[in-house]
Amino acid sequence: MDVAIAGGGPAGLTAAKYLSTAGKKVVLFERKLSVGGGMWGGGMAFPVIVVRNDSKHILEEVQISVKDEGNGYYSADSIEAVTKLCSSAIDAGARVFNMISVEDVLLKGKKVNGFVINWSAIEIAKLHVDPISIRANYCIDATGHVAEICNIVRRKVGSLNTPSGDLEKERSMCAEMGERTVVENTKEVYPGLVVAGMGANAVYGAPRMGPIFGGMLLSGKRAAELILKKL
Ligand code: 48H
Repeated sequence: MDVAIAGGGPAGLTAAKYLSTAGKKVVLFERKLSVGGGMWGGGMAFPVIVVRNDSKHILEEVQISVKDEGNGYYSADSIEAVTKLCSSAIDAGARVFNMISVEDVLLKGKKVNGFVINWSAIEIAKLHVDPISIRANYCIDATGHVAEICNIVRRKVGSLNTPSGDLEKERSMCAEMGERTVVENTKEVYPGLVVAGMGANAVYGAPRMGPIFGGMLLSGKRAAELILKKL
């Protein structure tokens, strides 16, 4: 593959959409039955997400209706947002596999070179069944707060491209700052591996932001743009 993505939340789906639209061969693995991650839950389980004017174009590009709430804030239906974002990625050519967990990475020299995957059911049951691997020129960790793939790489190689070399840990809520830093922190955290979405703030030690989802969308888009420059 050109790009393999772990995690089908808003950041992973947005990255898949932009990379596939640019003609890249993209695969996304999602551990659960359904993609969408935390976006299904909107704000405190009201099926509504909030975005600012800097990211509303991402929703509009895939025909998600947005409502102007004033002061540069817009709301959208979270169910519509997940389903349309996912179908736009698939329409653009991305292959989405649900019920598959990324449990390890392939390392070639000092570069992440793909994922090691297994059925989530096998993983959850802790069955002793060997996984398979998939090679990709670039990989994205879009696994959310846990930044699972970055944790795995940190354990395997000892040091990431962060100030301390370690995961810096997510900070307490500050919506304003978290929305900005999640885009800035969307980086190649190790050669071949870009971290996007909530994981980017978890890895680089920045705040969470509550039910504002624009940063997740912008982060997914930025991950795609970073990778497109390299491929
Ligand atoms: C396959 C995996 C694996 C694995 C996890 O949590 P997500 O929605 O992540 P983001 O970063 O796209 O969006 C974050 C957002 O939902 C959020 O939590 C916000 C804005 N929080 C703010 C706050 O203050 O709390 O999606 C991640 C997806 C999930 O569907 C997981 O099941 C999946 O990744 N996943 N899939 N292999 N190893 N680990």
